[in-house]
Amino acid sequence: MEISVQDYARECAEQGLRGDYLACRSDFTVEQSYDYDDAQQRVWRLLCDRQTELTQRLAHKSYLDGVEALGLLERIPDFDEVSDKLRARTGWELVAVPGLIPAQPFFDHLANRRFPVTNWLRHEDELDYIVEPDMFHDFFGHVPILTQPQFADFMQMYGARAGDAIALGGDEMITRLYWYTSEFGLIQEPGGPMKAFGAGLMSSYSELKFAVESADAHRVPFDIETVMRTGYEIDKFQRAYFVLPSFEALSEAFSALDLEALVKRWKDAEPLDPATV
Ligand code: HBI
Ligand code: FE
Repeated sequence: MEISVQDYARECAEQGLRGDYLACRSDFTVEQSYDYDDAQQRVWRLLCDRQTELTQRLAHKSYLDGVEALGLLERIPDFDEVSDKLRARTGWELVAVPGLIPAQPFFDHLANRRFPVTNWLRHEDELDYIVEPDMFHDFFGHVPILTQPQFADFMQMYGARAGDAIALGGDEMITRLYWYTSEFGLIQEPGGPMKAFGAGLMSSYSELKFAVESADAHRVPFDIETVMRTGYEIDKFQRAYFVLPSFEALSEAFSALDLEALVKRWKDAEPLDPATV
């Protein structure tokens, strides 16, 4: 049985999470309530201007096309306006959430092509790193790439099948797949340059540079079984970045995957060390 909004809100308050979870509907969504003041608009512009300098050079073209298609970043986006443009391209839309929500409703939103975007923004003194995903990470990081058709299909399939993996005890394995693609994924098309598309990279000044340009970054050709067996840390630069040859390769690998057999085989095994995969 899924956790109730009230219980989850209490847990989040105890953990000191920032969002107003008591305002949630039963699917953990809230109104965006577009009431951001000038200071918040300035923080948004600061974050976007600085990050855009890097993404112009280091982000994959389909991410940049997405930014172009969904409208400029001068103002904090109105989620409904962006949803209209996004829906027309890949059938995705945005829903506002107060922050991290339980895995099951999160996956259910993805399965229905709804991407949850946090409705609050970090403060000016948190520009470089923030523990909880805020609107900048969720929107600037995750949304533009949802205009890329094959990645959009992968994210929907991921949401639709993640519940099965969890039911088989594969919650860590299915989370790794999201982590090493949607959060920290790289892509290098045949004969093309190395580029980034993962939201954790799109929304981090220092790690985006490191992942794409540093000789010290450990870049590994994408293999879905290896990805789902490789552990990760959340509070430092990744010790492995997996590189896709194309977005089709990701959606094809996932739809061809015998998820049940893979989870049964490896769910209790020691995770692979990302530094040595
Ligand atoms: N909730 N709002 C939000 N955003 C996320 O990215 C998110 C989440 N809840 C669960 C979750 N991610 C993780 O389980 C992912 O690894 C799937
Ligand atoms: Fe994220």
